Amino acid sequence: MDDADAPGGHPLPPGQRVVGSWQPSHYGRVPRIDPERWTFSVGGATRDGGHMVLDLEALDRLPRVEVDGGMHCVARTSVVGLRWGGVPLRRVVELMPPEDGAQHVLLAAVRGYAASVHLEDVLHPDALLATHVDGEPLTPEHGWPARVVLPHLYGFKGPKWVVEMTYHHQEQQGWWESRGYHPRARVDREERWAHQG
Ligand SMILES: Nc1nc2c(c(=O)[nH]1)N[C@H]1C(S)=C(S)[C@@H](COP(=O)(O)O)O[C@H]1N2
Ligand SMILES: [Mo]
Repeated sequence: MDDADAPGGHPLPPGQRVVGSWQPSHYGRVPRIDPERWTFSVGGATRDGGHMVLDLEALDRLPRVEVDGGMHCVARTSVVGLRWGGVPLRRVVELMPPEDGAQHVLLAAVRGYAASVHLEDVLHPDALLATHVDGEPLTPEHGWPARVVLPHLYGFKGPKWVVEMTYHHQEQQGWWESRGYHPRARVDREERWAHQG
C-alpha cells in the first residue's frame, strides 16, 4: 500500500486513517503526578554499571529540540501535524550509555505500563523525552510531565507518564508486546502484530 497524504500534506503511514480531534488513548485513569517528586531514571545494563536520575529541573537544563510527528495508534487511527518539544533521547543515552551488546530498552511508566523498544529506535533523531506539544506543556491526559515520543513507531511504544528507561541484553516484554503486538512496530512497515515476523 502506498503512503497517502493526510490533510495539510502530512504523510500518512499505510493502513492508517486520520482523526480530526486528538483524543487521549490509554488504559485506566490519568495518574496524578507530583512534579516535585517526579523523576526519570536510566539504568539496567549501563556501561559503567551505575544509574542516573533526572528530576524536572535537571531535565530542563538539557538541550531541547522540536520535532514534527504524528501519533499513529496501532489500532489504525492517526493524529497528524503535532509538534513535539523535549529532550532528544539520544542525549539522555549519551549521559548514561548502555553496555556493549545491550540493544534492548524497556521504557516504563507509572502503574506498570511499559514498552519494549530497540536501542536503535531510541537513538533515532526524532525520539524524544517530550514535555511539550505545539508549544504548550503536555496535558495530564497526554502524559504530563513527560512522555516518550517515537514518531516513526506506533503510539504504544511511547509511554505517557514515563519514569524509567532500562537497558537489556534480551528483548523485554512490555504491556502490548506481551499481548501479541510487534516488538519493533515501525509504522512505515505496518509492523502491528508479532506473528507477522
Ligand atoms: N502510560 C501509558 N502510556 C501509553 C498508553 C497507556 O495506556 N499508558 N497507551 C499508548 C498508546 S496505545 C497510544 S496510541 C498512545 C496514545 O497517546 P495519546 O493519548 O497522547 O494520543 O499512548 C501510549 N502510551
Ligand atoms: Mo494505541
